Amino acid sequence: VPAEVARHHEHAAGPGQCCSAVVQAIEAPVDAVWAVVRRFDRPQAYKNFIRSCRLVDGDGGEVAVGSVREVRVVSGLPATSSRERLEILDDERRVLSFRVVGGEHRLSNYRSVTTVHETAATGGAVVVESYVVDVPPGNTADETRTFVDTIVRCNLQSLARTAQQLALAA
Ligand code: A8S
Repeated sequence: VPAEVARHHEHAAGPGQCCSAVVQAIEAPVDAVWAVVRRFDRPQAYKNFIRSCRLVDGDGGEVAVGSVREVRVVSGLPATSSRERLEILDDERRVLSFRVVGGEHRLSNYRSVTTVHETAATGGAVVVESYVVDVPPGNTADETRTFVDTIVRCNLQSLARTAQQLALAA
């Protein structure tokens, strides 16, 4: 992994914050994986906890750094909605990052970085997703990491299925 890409995963967790990362191997071409990940306007394409998504006051629906999306979350979670700002969209290095800027949930100041890498040997891909977040009042850092790791792992497993289907259909 190039150093300038790895650096994106070095989060400075301040006091009262925690960070972690999840890695997922995917048996699909890196371009198929990135095609799904890069759609900041369509996270529900693979994130099963997201019921709907709309871009907030985007001029013409054009996605760019600074775009804000409002996602609605499926029921059964300690959350109803989240407002998220696109921080990095690098098609060359395959890096996407967003930051939580509002919503009704317990993950204040959540920021994640997702990078997609080619595995030379098998022609597949590896996805690395790291995050930093405030530890909510009444929870420990361990509890927070367990909760968020579970969501991210589900998302990346679903991403693997989605990208594999996309690659088979192509
Ligand atoms: C992502 C990652 C996460 C999303 C979390 C961790 C969230 O959408 C869900 C439940 C919550 O309690 C917080 O890449 C929040 O989407 C599913 C609403 C932010």
